[in-house]
Amino acid sequence: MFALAGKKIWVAGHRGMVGAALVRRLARDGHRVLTAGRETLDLMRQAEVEAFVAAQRPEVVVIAAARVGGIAANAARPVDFLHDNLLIEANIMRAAADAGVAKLLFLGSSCIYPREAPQPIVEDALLTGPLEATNQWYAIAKIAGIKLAEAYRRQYGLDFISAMPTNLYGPGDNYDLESSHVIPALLRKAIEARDSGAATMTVWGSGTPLREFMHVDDLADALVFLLEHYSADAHINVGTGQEVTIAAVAQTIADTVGFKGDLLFDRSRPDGTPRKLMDSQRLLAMGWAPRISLRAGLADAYAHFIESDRARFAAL
Ligand code: GFB
Repeated sequence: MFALAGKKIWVAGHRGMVGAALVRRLARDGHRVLTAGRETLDLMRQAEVEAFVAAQRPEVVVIAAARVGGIAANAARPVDFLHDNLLIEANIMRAAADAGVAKLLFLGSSCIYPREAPQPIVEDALLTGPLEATNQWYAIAKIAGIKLAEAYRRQYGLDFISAMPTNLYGPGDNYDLESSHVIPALLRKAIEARDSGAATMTVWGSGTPLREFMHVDDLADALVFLLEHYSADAHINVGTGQEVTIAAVAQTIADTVGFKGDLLFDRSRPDGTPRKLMDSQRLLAMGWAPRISLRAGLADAYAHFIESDRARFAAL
C-alpha cells in the first residue's frame, strides 16, 4: 500500500479532461496537489521540466499531459502525436528520476494494442501485431512511454507504473468537431441538430465499430486506486468490460439530448479499429470496479456541456 496522504502530488496536464478529473478527486480526498499551466511550464522543454521538479520536489507524479485527439486529428497531425508525446513523457520521467520521486503513474491508451488483437485484449497482447494505421503515431509514443517507465524501474529501482485507459469521455472534454473523440462530437452534433430543427445528425463511418467507454471520474478513481495499490513492471488495463456499437451510442446520445431526427452515416470518414475491448481482469481482481454506467455518464457529460463546456467552444 502506497500512502498518498501528506504527499505532494504533481498532476501534469491538470487542465485536460483526465487531469482535471484527477485533481477534483485528489482535492476531494484532501491531498496536496501541485499543478503548472503551460504558461508557466512548457513540458516539451527538458530544462524547464527539470528546473520545475527540482524546485517543487513533488513526491508523486501523474503524467496526464499528452497531445490527444480523435481519429481525424491523429491522421492529420502525426508529427504532433508522436513527437510531442515522446518529449512530454521523456522529460517528465527523467526529471522525476533525477529528483527521486517516490511514485510516478504514466497514462497510455487502449490504441497501443494491435488492430487485430484477440478480444478482449489482455496486457500481454502489446507488440504482438501491427497497429491500427489511424492512430499508430500516438500509439507508438505511448508504447515508448510504457517501456520507458519499465526501464526506470529496472535500471534505477523507481516505482514508475503505467495504466492503459479505454476510450474516455466526461466533463472538460474537447468538443471541437474535427479534433475530438466520438462522444463529445456526437453530443455536440445532437444538440446542434435538435436546436436547429435538423432532420438528421451525421455520424462518421459505418456505425458498426465497437468501442468501450469509461467516464473520466471512474478513471480518476481507478488511478488513485492504482497509485495506492499497484507496483509492477507491466502496464495495467483500465476498462469497463462493456462495449457498444457507434450506432448504438449515437442513438443513446440523441435520446439523452432529445434529438428526434435520424442518424446519417458518413462512410467517407474512417471507422478506425473495428473493436478494442480490453480485458481488465487484473485490475478487477485487485478489488476495483467502475461505477458509472454509460447512460448515466452520458447524462452527466451532457449536463456539464450545457453548464460550462459549451462556453469554451464559441462556435456554439
Ligand atoms: O473516438 P474516435 O475519434 O477514436 O472514433 P478511436 C471512434 C469511432 O467513432 C470511429 C466514430 O469509428 C469514428 O469513425 N465516429 C462517429 C466519430 N462519429 C464521429 C465523430 O463525429 N467524431 C469522431 N471523432 N468519431 C482513438 C485514438 O481512436 O482512441 C486516440 O484516435 C485514442 O488516439 C483514443 O487512442 C482512446 O476510438 O477510433
